[in-house]
Order: sequence, then C-alpha cells, then structure tokens
Amino acid sequence: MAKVADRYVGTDVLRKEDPELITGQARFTDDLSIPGMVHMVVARSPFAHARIKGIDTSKALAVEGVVAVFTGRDLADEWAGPLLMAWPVTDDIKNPPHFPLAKDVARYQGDGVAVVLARTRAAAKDAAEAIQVDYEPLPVVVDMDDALADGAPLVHEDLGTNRCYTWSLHNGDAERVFTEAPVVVSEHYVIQRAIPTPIETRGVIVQPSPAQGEYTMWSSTQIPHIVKIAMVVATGIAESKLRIIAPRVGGGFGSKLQVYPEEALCLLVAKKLGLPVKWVEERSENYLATHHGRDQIQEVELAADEDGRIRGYRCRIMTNMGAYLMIITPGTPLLGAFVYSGCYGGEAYWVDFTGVFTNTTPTDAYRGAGRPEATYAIERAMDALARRVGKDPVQIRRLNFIPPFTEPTPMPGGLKIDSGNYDATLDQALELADYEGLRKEQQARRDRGDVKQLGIGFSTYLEMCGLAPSRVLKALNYAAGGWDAATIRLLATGKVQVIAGTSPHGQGHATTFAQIVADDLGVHIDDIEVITGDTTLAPLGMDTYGSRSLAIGGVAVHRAAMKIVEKTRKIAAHELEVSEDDLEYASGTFSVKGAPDRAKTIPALAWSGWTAHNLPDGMEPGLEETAVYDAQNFVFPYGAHICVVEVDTETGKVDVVKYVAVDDVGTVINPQIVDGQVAGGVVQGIAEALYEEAIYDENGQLLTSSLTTYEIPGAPDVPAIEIGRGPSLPSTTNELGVKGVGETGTIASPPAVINAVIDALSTYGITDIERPTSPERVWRAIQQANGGGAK
Ligand code: MCN
Repeated sequence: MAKVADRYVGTDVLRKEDPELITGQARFTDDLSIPGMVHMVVARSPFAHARIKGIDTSKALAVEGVVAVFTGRDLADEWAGPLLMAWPVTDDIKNPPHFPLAKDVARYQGDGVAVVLARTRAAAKDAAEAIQVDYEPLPVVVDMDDALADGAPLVHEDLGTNRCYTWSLHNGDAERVFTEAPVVVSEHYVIQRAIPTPIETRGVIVQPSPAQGEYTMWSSTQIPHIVKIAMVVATGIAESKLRIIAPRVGGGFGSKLQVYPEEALCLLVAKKLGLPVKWVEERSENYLATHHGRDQIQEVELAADEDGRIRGYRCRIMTNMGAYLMIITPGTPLLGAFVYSGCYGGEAYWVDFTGVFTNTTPTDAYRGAGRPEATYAIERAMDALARRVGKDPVQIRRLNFIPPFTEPTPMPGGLKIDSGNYDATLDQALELADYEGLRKEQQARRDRGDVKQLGIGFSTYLEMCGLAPSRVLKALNYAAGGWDAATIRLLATGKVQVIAGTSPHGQGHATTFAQIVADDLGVHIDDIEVITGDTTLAPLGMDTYGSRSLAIGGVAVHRAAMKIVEKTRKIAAHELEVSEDDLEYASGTFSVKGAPDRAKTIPALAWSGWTAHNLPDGMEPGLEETAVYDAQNFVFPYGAHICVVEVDTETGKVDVVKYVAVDDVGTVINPQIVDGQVAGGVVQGIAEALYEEAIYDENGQLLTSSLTTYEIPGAPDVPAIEIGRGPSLPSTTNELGVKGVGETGTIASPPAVINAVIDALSTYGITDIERPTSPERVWRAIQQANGGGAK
C-alpha cells in the first residue's frame, strides 16, 4: 500500500477531479446520449408581456422528424402542482402559481409557451420557429419604482399589485438612535442585475423505464436532491421511482441552484411519450431563461457619533423578483439580512426588504446571494461615513470593528458570530498591499497631474454561510432543512467509499472530503473515492450552495468517519483482547497503551468487519456508517480586501492593478483549493463592479443577451490576486473549525473596487458612480465634476 501522509488536511493535495477534466474525459450532460432519445426545444415568448390568444402548431408538426408539439394549454391539466417555491418569506407573500409553460399570458421575454420534440435537435429547432403564436402585447413594467406606482401594469393581474412582500428585521431602538445621533449618513445604491455565466449551460436528459414506472434524470444542477422533491410535486411521480443525477457540472455560481421549467418538461414529456428526452440550453437562451441575480435599490443609513463610531443601521431595500418566484427568489435577498452591519458594532439594526414583480426574467441566487448586496451597502457606506467625519477608510473601520473574540459574540442583527479578529486580517492586508507605499504613489501622481490616477479601496467584509441550522431556517420561513449527510463504506480491502449529500460543480469536494477521511481513518488518499450528485446512491442530501458543503457536508463526512473509527475500535479491542480504554488511536492504527507492537490497522480491521469471523458478540457485520449533521449556528468567514485601480482620467477606463485578499475561513482543508475559490470569487466581483450588467429596454427586451453585449472579463483584465489567510481562527460552530470560502471573493470585492475608483477621483469631489463603473460612466462623472456638463 502506498505510504500514508502524516496529515492531509492543510496541505495542497492536487485535485483528484482534475485529470479527467483536463484530458477531456469528463462527461457533462450534453456528452450523454440514450438510444432512441428525442430532442426538446422550447418555443419562447419574444414579448415581455403578452396574452396568448392562440397557438397554431400545424406547421411545426409538419417538419420532418418532429414527434410531438405541446403548448402550455396542452399540458395544463397534466401537472400535479406548480414549480416549487421553497421560501415564502412572509405569511402574506404573493406567490402566483408558476407552471413550466405559460398557458394564457407570457410574463417575460423568454417565458416558455410550447415545446417541440423531434428526432434531431435541428428539426426541433426548425419546428419551434414554425410555431405560430397569436400574441396580444400587454403593457410592460421593468423598473421597480414604476411597478409600485399607482396604475402600474400588473405582472399578475389577479394579484392586484406588483408588491410581492415586505419583510423586516428590527433589533434595538433604531428610531431613537437615529433621532439622537449627531451624524447620520444616507446613501443610495443601485445593485445592477447580473446574469450568471457558467461555462456549461444547463442541460437535462430523462430516461423513462415505462414498464417499471421509473425515471432517471441527468441534469446540470447544483441541487439533485431538491430537484427530486420538486419533480415529485410538479409531476406526481413517486419519490421512490425517481433518480436524479448531476453528472460533471461545468459551474453554476448559484444559477443551477434552481428547479427549472425544462427539468419538469423533460420529465413530463418523457413520461407521456415513453421516450428518452434531451434538452440542452443554448448560450443565448441562458441569458433569457436561466435565472438572473442581484437587482436591488438600496437606501442605506448609518447613525454615528461625531467621531464616526456607529450606533445604528437602517436600510430599506427594494429587490426585483422578476416575473415569477422560483425556488428561493424571495428569500435570496434575506440571506444578506443579518450582515448589513458587516463586522462592525452598534446598538440598533433595522432592515426592510420589499420584493417587487416586474416583466423580467426571474431572479434568484447568484454567487453570494444577498450577502454581496449587503456588503456593498455597508462597505460603501463606511467610506461615506469616513468622508463625513474626516477619517481615513482604515481608521473608520478600526474604530468600529467588533473587538477580537474566540467565543460566539452577538452582532447588531441579533445572531452570534462564531469567531473573529478583524484587525488582524486588515493588518495583514495592509502589509501585503504596502499601503503606505501606495498612498505615497497616489500622492505623487496627484502632484504630477498624471492622466492615470491611483485609487485604493477597502472592503473589510463579514460573511454568513454554511447554510444550516434547520431551526433558524424554519424561523425564516424556509420550507426545507439545512442538514447534510454522508455515508462512509469501509470496503473489505481497506479502500473507502464516501457518499456525500452535497453536489459539487467545480469546488473540489472529491479532494477535500477525501483529505478529511484520509486523516480520520489513516488511509491513503488514493484509496478513497468520493461519490456525489446522485439521489439513489446518496438518498440523503441537501446539495451545494451558500458555501455550506464543507461546513455542513464535510462535518457529516468527518462524523461518519469517526463512527467507523468507533466501530473498528471495538473490533480491535476484541481481537487484541484488551478493553477499548486500553487502546490508543492514531493515523489508522489502534495500539495497546504501553505496548505499541500490539496493534491493528484500519485496513486489517476492514477485512475483519467483512469476514465477520470474530466480531464482538452482537455486533453487526460490515463497516458502513452514516452521519447526518445539522449545525447549531452559521459560520462567519471574514476578511480584508484591498483593491488598487488606475483610472484613466481622459478615457474613464479603470484597470485593477493590484488586489489583495486576506480571508479568514477558519481551518483550511486544502490551501490551493481555497486560493482558487478566493481568486475565482474575486474575479467575479471585479466583473460586477466594472463590467457585468443586464440591461432591459422599457419594453422588457433584454439588450444584453449574448456574450458580445454582456461583458465579462478575460484573463488580461484581472491581475494575479495576492492572497493571505489572517489568523485562521477556528469556527466555534463545528468540530473541524471550518468556515466556507466559496463566495467570500464575490461578496467582498465589488465595494473594494468601487471604493477604489471613487478614491482615485476624490480630488474631483466625486463620491459615487453607478456600477458597473464602465469607462463611459467614469468619463461622464469626471466631465460633470469638471463642469463639462455631461450627465
Ligand atoms: N474549503 C477548504 N477549507 C475551508 C473552506 C473550504 O478546503 N476552510 C474547500 C471545500 O472543502 C470545498 C471548497 O473549498 O472543496 C469550497 O467549499 P465551501 O466554501 O464549503 O463551498 P461549497 O463547496 O458549498 O460551494 C458553494 C460555493 C458557491 S455558493 C458558489 S455560488 C460557487 C462556489 O462555491 N460556485 C462555483 N465556487 C464555485 N467554484 C466553481 N469552480 N464553480 C462554481 O460554479
């Protein structure tokens, strides 16, 4: 057997999943093919709001190779229920039923109105174009303020309003604090709508086994277990007859944390036709039909003493739901509800969220989900407060940091943070960035009147993730739990299978979970196989989102491994004829205290467990253990990000020239994977700050519906990210001491970038530029500041 490392956790084990990915052998949904399968194409409404007066499918049916065409009306009576919406945030929330195809009214551009099934994809596409829909265009509302105005066109007429809900969180006496405070800073921020752009678009294949009434679905999803429940609700197929598999998934960034119409359609149609059905999303469809993210208007207020010490937070958030509520549309902004105070103290906290329907693609979770928006609000407002009281951005932050703590400590919103030392991450970031040197360089450029001015921006963020405590989720009206599960099977030969309930799509669980088990059981990492993304192999699971997989699923993996240790300890004691208390355990070997030569290893005990020739009386043969873990609290990664930009004052172009990210994510399982997660996340946040923006015209037509109009950065647009780890304080929430990392970069970086742009232009008196800070917006702001008149 290959040598077992002393310790795998904390080391840069190369990703086990990479060889198949980088040699092109990984099989994504579109690589799969089933004999006899038909291809599905969805016909979509070109209008953002239109009544469907009639649909003529005759020309489509005449296209060679077409097997069937179904309209919304054809399928209306076949659904057992609507698409699942799992987060009715208030009791009086408006939750209009959402079926996979529109029947009478299309409510956003891209809303499905019919499906075509054909022997080839090309035939299905031709036929979808031949469907003739008699649309009566209806008035459209895109803007949230317009949607709430009297007499606004209604997205759902029978609701009588476009207001979906208002949800509030109040802690402390905000009214008094804001009346008494000598300083109140009031800011208005717009978080533009963004469109998640994973490398692999969505895709679904359903294979029916009509004789058994069984169905297997492969879907490019982050949430096979949740999709399964939702499919039962939508189609009435029994849970035991449905298997959902997420094969290799090429990224999701939250967009595949969803139950999509196409999944339900493929399943229903496969059931009706008794044929395998495949649907693969085109890139242009991805813009219209995959959910969007963000889209908020924020009114943010800080109440402070004269020296800038914060006493209260008051935020009113308007948040765009789009046309329907999807799996967690209304709850997504609430995921940030507790962190509008960042890592700062204060006695009063008040946040209100109003969800608004518009004739746009539904919104839902996009990497960070609610927390990037909250972090943007507080980190921009901190700079505004600094300006107001005449302090440096570093001074204002240090003044307000919650002091270092290693036991759970209350935050202004009412929850308790697991552990933190905010000064320490800031110290490290300042050093890595050479802050003093940067300020000198900035001054020198100002003195010289350089065209390219330097700006330095901060974001000392606090995140809340590891979505778990089921009781807290219940208190927030979330319909499901937040636990996760793992099964560990110690095979006869000492090899190990780990079957996890999480469902990775780029995060490297096969490697990091194996690292945990390798240390727990003292087996070589190559002898461990991690199986994920299959509801039959892993019947228990809550999937991957909210940077929960390690802090919840990884802890379940560890607990299952420790159960194996406990069972093998009993076998070892029995075989060595000593009591369990007389055994020491280290790195997969049980040895008798004081007699280290009398020892049994886990692989040898695996064989004993399998043969069952000599087990303790009453012990069941076999070594397979399951653990289900439901955390008692969230985990709270935090850190200090410093962005340095060069702003070309003639063209308005912004270049990020340096970026430092110091993140405390607790105990680190795999530093290289963590670095990759941080870097990827930061780039995504830089993209939101500088490039990405979904733009609709007043008719609800998406103007940014391709990669040529929706700008995402390429490698030359971003510098290497300099990464530090701060004090790495273990989380007090779980025994591994881990916090999540999957979203830190995306949560932290947008305000760091925009604060840097504003810092560069502070000599012009500029205090705000709408995001993304495109060259045009920056140039206009400079012209306006110069009295040039451009708006
Ligand atoms: N990890 C670690 N030590 C820590 C924290 C994490 O070694 N202290 C490792 C974990 O074991 C895991 C990875 O880092 O291998 C990310 O872990 P975690 O923070 O638990 O996040 P999840 O695995 O739950 O991933 C979800 C998160 C989210 S919400 C989005 S969105 C996201 C992201 O991860 N989308 C991604 N990262 C992505 N990465 C890729 N490549 N593609 C996406 O779509």
